[in-house]
Amino acid sequence: MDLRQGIGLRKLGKTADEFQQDLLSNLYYRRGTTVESASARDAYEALAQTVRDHLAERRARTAAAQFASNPRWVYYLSAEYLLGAQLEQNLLYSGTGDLAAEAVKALGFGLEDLEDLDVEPGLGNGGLGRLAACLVDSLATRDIPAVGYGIRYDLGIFRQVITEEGQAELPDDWAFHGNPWEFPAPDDRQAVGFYGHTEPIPGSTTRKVWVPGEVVLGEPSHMLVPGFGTETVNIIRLWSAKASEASFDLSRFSAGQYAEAVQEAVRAENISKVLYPDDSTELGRELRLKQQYFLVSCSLRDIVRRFRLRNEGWDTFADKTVIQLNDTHPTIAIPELMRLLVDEYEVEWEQAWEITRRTFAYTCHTLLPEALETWPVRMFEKLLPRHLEIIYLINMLFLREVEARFPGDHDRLRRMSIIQEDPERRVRMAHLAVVGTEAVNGVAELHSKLLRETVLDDFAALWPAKFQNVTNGVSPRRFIKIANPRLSDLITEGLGDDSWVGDLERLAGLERLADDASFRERWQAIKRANKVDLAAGDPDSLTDVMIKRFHEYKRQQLKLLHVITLYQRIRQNPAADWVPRTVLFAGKAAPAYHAAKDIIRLIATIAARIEADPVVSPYLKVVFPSNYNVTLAERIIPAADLSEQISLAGKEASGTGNMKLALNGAVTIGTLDGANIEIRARVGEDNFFLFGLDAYEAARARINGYQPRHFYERDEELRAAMDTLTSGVFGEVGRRVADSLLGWDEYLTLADFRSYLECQEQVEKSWRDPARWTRMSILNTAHSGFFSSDRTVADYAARIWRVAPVPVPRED
Ligand code: GL2
Repeated sequence: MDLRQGIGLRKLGKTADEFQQDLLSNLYYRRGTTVESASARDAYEALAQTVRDHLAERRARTAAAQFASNPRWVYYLSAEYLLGAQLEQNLLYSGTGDLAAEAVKALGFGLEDLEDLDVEPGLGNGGLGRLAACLVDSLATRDIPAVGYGIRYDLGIFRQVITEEGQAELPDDWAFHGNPWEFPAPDDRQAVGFYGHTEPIPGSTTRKVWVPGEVVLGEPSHMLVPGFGTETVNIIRLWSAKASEASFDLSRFSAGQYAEAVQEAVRAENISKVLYPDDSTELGRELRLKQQYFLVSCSLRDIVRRFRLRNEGWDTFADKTVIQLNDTHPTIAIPELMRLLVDEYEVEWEQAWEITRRTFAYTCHTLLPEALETWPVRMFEKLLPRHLEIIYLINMLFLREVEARFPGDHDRLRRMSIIQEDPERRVRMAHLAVVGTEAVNGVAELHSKLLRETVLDDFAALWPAKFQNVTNGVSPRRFIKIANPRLSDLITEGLGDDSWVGDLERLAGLERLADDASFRERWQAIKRANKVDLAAGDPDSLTDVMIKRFHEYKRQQLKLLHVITLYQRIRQNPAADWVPRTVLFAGKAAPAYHAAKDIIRLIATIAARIEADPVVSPYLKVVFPSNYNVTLAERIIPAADLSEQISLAGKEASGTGNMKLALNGAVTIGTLDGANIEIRARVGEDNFFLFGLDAYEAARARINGYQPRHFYERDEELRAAMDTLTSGVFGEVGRRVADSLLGWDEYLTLADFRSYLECQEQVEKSWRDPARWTRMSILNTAHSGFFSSDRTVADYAARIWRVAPVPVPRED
């Protein structure tokens, strides 16, 4: 039998009885237990394996079809994947949800109980990591042959506990019970070198031998990534660092030196120990650079291994391979591919450079200059000596090109160089990423424009055609179909079928229902039911949510000034007709980011104060659930009425929470920042609450000598709120936050305060008219179709990767 043609497997159960049998056989043969003694965990594991088998069968057919078509593969390199829980998604994507519910019931369990055991792998920090997860979902949904590469961190993003003291961080041992969704593939392990020195090769000016001083093994395992409404199942491959056998020092162990005996092994395995709990501020530690190279080295060798299976010449490599760099974290892939081609495969430098440039594309996810990664040359030289040499050569040839275009413009050469000279010599990873790739994209229109006009302006002048925009998107499956089943059912009923789940633009058909009073009432009832489920506050109050990482540029502090002002207004006039509000904050702060942690602590303090105040608490409640993650987001988003997207314009590259909330019928209050602009353009100005300075006004205010005190002095309510903080009634932390705002106010919080408050008054006016509000809510959902990650992937496929779908034939 030709195993590549059919996959020659026994058929998996498609009826309830057969599914039940498959589940039982997993319970007996893989868990080694019985129906009588099966625990919830046994049932969960057996179910996960049964569902996984369905996907694995599709995976086998996918691999066969993709291999046969010899396509251009998309390899997505990302230091982060925030995948979310797997069971519910895999039940949906394998179409086994009903069968599973019935089968586990017979074992005496409810599906929900088992879903509670399904731990989310927290392998990412925030938006960037979640975007990677949405894109791999949509790559499979669009039938694009793709592999996502990442790191299998032992400990994911820390578990956050909120107390009145603020944020505490605990380790997240997400795979403590094992991870039933992954397949280890130890045979595909790779050896990764670090440190050491380089040696010349006689007769060659470009080739060198690198003799590493340390070698660590990278062992992959993969998780299945099914497409929705299609047969394709792609994979993500995650690398774990393993010490080589030789690193265990048996003689020391025998001599009783137990710690010393394993020291080297521990050092090696630390590479994949923790996810860097850093969200866009640079900590600059060697371990982080080691992680980056570890990911890159393992993944590129795997990519090259796959390419070489076909015995095709290097001249076809870029036709068969596109590698997308998710931010600068995997940028060392550029010199690493050069090293593999030139040093190991003896390709001429010029040809290798041509291949490399055509192979890579780079997505930039920030505008904050401090978030553009740079590494000390010193550190590079020690850790990756050969890569530094290659970077120098790339830089020399690149600067020659610049010099030829702009003769004598030394300042330009200095600005554009991959090596920063002052105050310390550093490697500018974003410059390397732009120089070594075919396409560079920002993640929302404004972001892409500002990249061209500011941080990467010199590069845009040199290579205008290289710069593109691909606006982010979110998975409609996870962020509405799974997260919001009630609303999904109503939408399906309203539109007549559920094809919108795979074709989100179809939501536009809801527009006509926005004027249908009975439809509106049902819409409203669902929002209320979702709020009851969330149990964060009075379900009839305006549920005002700000869910995102804590960062000063996102301006949780502005929201807090609003809360303090409301508090003071209610106290001054308790008998007035107040709109009851539940203000929900959720999100983590980087453990070393003290200003952000201060804001968390201040929120917790103020929440407690309001709770204890009988005059204010009937109208205002502040809640801060701990440990914001994908699972919690899926509960909060369906219950939100108002979506806070209040970053200083020009700072948030895109945002994706803004899209998820609008999709679920929350109305946005926001600045003209990131994707807010595109959301507003689509849902309509009347269905979006806009306030604040735009990006150009904000930049000008700073240039013109912005003085926060000026706003403080002229606005009585602002002054009252700030004075309350300064007075110390909310503790030292209140003082520190106030000092930072009055002293410098990096993100122009005080400048936008009045405009924000006035806008919140408009919010309340609309809220008092439920028909009007519900209409706005429906129109937000109706016009969010553009923000599907299926569209994002189609954009990348057409304009950046130039790849076509490879459909997988159905099983007959
Ligand atoms: C981010 C941006 O801050 C955010 O605006 C964007 O939506 C995402 C995805 O493109 O990327 N950049 C970044 O470093 N993180 C982000 O969330 N962590």
